Amino acid sequence: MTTAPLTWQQLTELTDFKIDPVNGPTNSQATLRLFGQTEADVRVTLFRDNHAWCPYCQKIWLWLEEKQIPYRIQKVTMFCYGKKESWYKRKVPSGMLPAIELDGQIITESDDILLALERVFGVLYLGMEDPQVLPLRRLERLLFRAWCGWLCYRAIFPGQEKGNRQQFIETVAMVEEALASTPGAYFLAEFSTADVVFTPYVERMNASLYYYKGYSLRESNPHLSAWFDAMERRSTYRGTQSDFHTHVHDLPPQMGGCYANGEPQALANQEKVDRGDWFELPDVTYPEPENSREEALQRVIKHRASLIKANPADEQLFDRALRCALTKMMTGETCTPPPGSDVALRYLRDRINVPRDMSIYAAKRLRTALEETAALVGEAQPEPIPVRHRYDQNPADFVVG
Ligand SMILES: N[C@@H](CCC(=O)N[C@@H](CS)C(=O)NCC(=O)O)C(=O)O
Repeated sequence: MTTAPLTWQQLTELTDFKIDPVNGPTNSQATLRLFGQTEADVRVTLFRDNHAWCPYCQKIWLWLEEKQIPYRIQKVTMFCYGKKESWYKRKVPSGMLPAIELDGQIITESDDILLALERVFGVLYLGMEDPQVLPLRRLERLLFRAWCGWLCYRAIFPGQEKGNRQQFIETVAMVEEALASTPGAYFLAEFSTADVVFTPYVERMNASLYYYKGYSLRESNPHLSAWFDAMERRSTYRGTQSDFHTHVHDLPPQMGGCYANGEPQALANQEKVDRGDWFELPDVTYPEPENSREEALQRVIKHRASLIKANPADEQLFDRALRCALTKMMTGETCTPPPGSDVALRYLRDRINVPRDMSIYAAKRLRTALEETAALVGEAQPEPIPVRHRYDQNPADFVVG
């Protein structure tokens, strides 16, 4: 039995998902965050990348959310997916992100930004230059280098892949030891700057090593696993948290390449990240919110005109196919899309970004509905996602909001 797709009007009636971007929980849509204060209290503007891909931006974003500092957000295009805005180059000639404007003064370099923010607003438990934080910051850089050494260079001589893996695992053991030495799940006695500093890359390591190397950071290391769980209990982190699919495809152009080792576990993981089942991935452990489908639906409805325009398929064909997938997601009923729409549905499946477009579980629901609906009419896959650039994600093609 197959049902007819719901109309956009009928679909709209199935969601009342709403957030308060300004005063509600951490979210990627906000351009102003007040935490119950007034616009007159705003002293900071954060310049961060449009797609929430930039790791150093996540560090500042999370810190501001944790400290509940009122701030504005201005989104900027990264070179890997589009053209840098000229207004931004006038402020920051290198075009680098993140930057902040604090009381009218531009500051770049994420560590300098945190130091400047600490001077004005106080530290997050302990500051960047505290004797307990400094060795943890050095450890984070050590882990970062071991990760890059393994992921971002092609293994050319025998034993290189194994050696790089070993080097990374030995460095992770040091991180495990640091986490084991504190009473709770965090890097210090309480949640602190140190956790903020580790967050962006540890999240990216978890995704990329699972996909390219068949290594599950979160599942192989009990203290890191407890740390991730503790982070996911914070609404601040949940609002900035990305997922495996987004990271494994946003990293190659940013890092200058990510090299898969071709091992059976890596191949199996790639299949799961790209084709599902997305609910089996070790990228999140908090329970799924009840309204994840409503969230996904609301986000698609809001941007449907741009999604349909950006899709390579015929607009009418894709409009109907998309409504079939949404009908399936919301009602559970099978809705057969037009013949030839399988590639179009999978094109969108591959371009849902977390947290830019929606939260992690909403994305899993939407990807699943798109894939199940596509599978009703064919097995064709779209062109692989580009690895040298992501101009397919140029924000100029989308409405802002
Ligand atoms: N050391 C800098 C690194 C910042 C950095 O590498 N930013 C990258 C993005 S993650 C960037 O802005 N690249 C230019 C672009 O992609 O447009 C910091 O800590 O802020």
